[in-house]
Amino acid sequence: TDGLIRRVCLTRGMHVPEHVAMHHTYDVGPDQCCSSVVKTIHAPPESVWALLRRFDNPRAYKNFIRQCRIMQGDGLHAGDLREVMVVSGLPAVSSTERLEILDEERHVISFSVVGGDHRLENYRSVTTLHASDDEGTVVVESYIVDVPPGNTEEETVSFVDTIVRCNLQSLARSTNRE
Ligand code: A9S
Repeated sequence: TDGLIRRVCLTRGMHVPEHVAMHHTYDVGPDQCCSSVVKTIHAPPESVWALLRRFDNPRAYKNFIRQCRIMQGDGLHAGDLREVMVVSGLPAVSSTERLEILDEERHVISFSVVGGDHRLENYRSVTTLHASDDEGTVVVESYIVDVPPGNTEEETVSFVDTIVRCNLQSLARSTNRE
C-alpha cells in the first residue's frame, strides 16, 4: 500500500515473551531502518528498571548526554518532553524527546525524537526488560529511524547500534554499582 513493511526487530530465533516481541515490531518505510541490541545484566529486573525508568535523568547511564531538562510534565507520563544536550565529538548538539511509553508493570520504556540539532530524524526506540533463565535480566532495545540524506542504511544502523550498545553496557555497570 504505502510502502511500509512490518518487521520484528529481534535477533533471529531469539526467544522472548509475547509482549516483548510486540513492542519490537515496526512498520518500516522505504527510507527508514530499524535494528536492536540485546544485553543480559546480572541483576534482577527491578534493579535495572530503577535506572531505566528515569526519563527525567538519562544521565544515570547514558554517557553521551551532558545535560537534561524536563520541558513538559514530570517524566512519568506519555507525552512528557525532555531536552538533552549531547557531549562534544558527536554529529549532534541537542535532542528534544517525547516519552511514548512508561509501563512500570511490564518494564517497557519508549521515547521518540521530536526535534533538536542532530541527524536522527524520526528516531523512536523501545526498551524492554524480562527475566532471563538464569536469574539476570534481558534488556532488549530496538529503534526505527530515517536514513539521513547522504548515508546508507548500513552506516546508520552501525552508528546507532554503537550508541545503543554503549548505553546498555553502561546501564549494566551502573546497575551493579547501585
Ligand atoms: O539516547 C538514546 O537512547 C539513543 C540514541 C541513539 C541517541 C542518539 C542521540 O541522542 C545522540 C547521542 C545525540 C546522537 C541523537 C538523538 C542523535 C545523535 O546523533
